[in-house]
Amino acid sequence: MKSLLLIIDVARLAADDYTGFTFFVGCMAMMAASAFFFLSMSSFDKKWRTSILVSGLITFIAAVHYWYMRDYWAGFQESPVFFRYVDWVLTVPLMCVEFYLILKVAGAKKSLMWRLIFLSVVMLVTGYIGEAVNRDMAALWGGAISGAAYFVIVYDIWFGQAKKLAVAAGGDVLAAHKMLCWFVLVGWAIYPIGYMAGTPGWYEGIFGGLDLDVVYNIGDAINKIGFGLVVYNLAVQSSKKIEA
Ligand SMILES: *C/C=C(C)/C=C/C=C(C)/C=C/C1=C(C)CCCC1(C)C
Repeated sequence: MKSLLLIIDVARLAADDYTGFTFFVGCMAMMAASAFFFLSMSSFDKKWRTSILVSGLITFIAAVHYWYMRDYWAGFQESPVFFRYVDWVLTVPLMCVEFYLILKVAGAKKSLMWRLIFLSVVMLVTGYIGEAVNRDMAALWGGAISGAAYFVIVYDIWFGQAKKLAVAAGGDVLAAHKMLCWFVLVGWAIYPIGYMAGTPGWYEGIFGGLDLDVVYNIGDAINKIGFGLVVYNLAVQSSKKIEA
């Protein structure tokens, strides 16, 4: 019965179901990325292993959620808002942890990590309220409150304490920090576009042609795997220098 249901679900994905396609590809990409990060971990110096582990955890947690979201979409042809936000509320704070981990060499304090984690949770919880609980006020929750938290995160890493630590660390750490900053500024900005495409508000019509889930799925692939690769590259670069 169970396998029969699976067959039915898969069959229900029509050839032109592009949203379903991005859930499938996203799921496989997250799984492959996790295998890659986990298996490469032991080849690096101890000081980078936790960072690579966290990269793998981010894509692994996403892979598990994509497994469910893929099924949910196949079954209901409806946005899996709940799984989406559970995924984000676990993975985005871990991305904040990555900032802390790479800046630890320059003396980053835990308070920096907790501040970023707190801001990211505010950003996501208010986004969830706008998308799932109080859609009539989606513009207020997502635009004003969630958007404000997002801007503070951007400000913090580009110009605040994190930036100062990155400059103090210099070299490969500074370069990696800069790349992660670009991911947050440009890569994370994909999400508000998906939100505006999929919730009611003054912005309706601007992104009307886009599908919320396709936009989110593209954003996740770029950001989760890209973030991990930046950290991976940092470990590769700095290990090279130790060997040399
Ligand atoms: C792996 C998942 C990631 C990196 C998710 C990031 C999500 C965001 C940056 C979401 C931001 C939002 C706003 C800035 C305003 C509208 C509501 C959100 C939650 C979509």
